[in-house]
Amino acid sequence: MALPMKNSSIQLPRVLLAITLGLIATVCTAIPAIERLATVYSFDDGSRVQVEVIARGLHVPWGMAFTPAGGIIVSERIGRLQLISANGSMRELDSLPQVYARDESGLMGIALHSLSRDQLFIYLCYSERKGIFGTENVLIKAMLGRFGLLDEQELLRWQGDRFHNGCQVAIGPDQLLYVTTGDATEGDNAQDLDSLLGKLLRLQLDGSIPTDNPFSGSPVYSFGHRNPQGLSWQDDQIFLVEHGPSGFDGPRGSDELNRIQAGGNYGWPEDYGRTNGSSNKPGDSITQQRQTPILLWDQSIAPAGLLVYRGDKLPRWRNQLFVAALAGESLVRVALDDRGDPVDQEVLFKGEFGRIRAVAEGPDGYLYFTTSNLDGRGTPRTRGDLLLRVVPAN
Ligand SMILES: [Ca+2]
Repeated sequence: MALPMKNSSIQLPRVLLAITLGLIATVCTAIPAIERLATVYSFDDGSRVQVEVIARGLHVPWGMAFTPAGGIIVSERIGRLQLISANGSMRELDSLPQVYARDESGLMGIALHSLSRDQLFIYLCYSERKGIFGTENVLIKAMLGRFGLLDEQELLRWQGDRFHNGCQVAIGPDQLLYVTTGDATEGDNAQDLDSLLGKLLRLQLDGSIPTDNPFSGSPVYSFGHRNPQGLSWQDDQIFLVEHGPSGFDGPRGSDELNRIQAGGNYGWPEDYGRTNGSSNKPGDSITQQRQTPILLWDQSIAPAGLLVYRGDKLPRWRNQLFVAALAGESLVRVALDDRGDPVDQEVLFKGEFGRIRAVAEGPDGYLYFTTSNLDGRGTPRTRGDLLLRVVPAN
């Protein structure tokens, strides 16, 4: 469905623009400064950190991306994009697609790609209503204007559901676009190479299929996933976290951290938990062989976001993995060895902020995360969810 686009940003005379910017600056001065919370956290690795509140009053902040101008765009599952400036002021962007938010569907993954400071593209993954009860997930690309989205283009569409939508979006170090899809609560989709469900997909930035994808002419990069939502890279290694069964489709637990092989079969729904990989036989092809997770959480932590931290502000955390855990109400730090294998883990901020959904590294080198206490499974603690930043302790 084509939506009317607000293109006032390109027609506005310079004088008006200057006035608008002036007004924004005036509004910003009234915004309370970023608040540094008093608690100093000391962790097993000797790191001492504090947490700052960058923004309050968010509603299930699902993903975040950083603009070249120093802003943060946060996607809220109910269908809003908030632009948060470096000083914590917040405004909503316009001209968004019509999002269908229900249960675990809605506006989810976000990625930004800048060709220059003035030419910024936004990628979004969200749910759209199909018929009366149905859901489809859509991947779009648009220009990001001063006030909102312009020239929206649909890149891909697939069946969605109230649950298990995946919908994480990230641009890899290879400058290709990666998108996760869930099994839409029907596990067999994940083993069907003709289905886009239960997959990690890989596309060019214009939505076309890379010629070196493992299955010719297909966006599928790996398969056999249940509901993968966290994606990050260490050099050319791709790490992915996915939610294990939740009761109706298997005993609750068995959340996975996987290292992705092109064309790899991650087992769902036939293989999961401790049986993962046990059916492998010598000589199995890459699609027959079940890839085993490099880390398994028997007790569900509900891993939603994933980050390989590469920044310089928290040096002890460099090249370690951070898993945003919803049910686990924590960030889990996973130390990796030189080969990228997990050697240790520590649960950070357990219960301090409630459910944690997104984790990212800012261009300032600090670690950012969001709470998800308004998602219907948590207990709201504040008037809204929070965007938080971890900094070294004073
Ligand atoms: Ca698996």
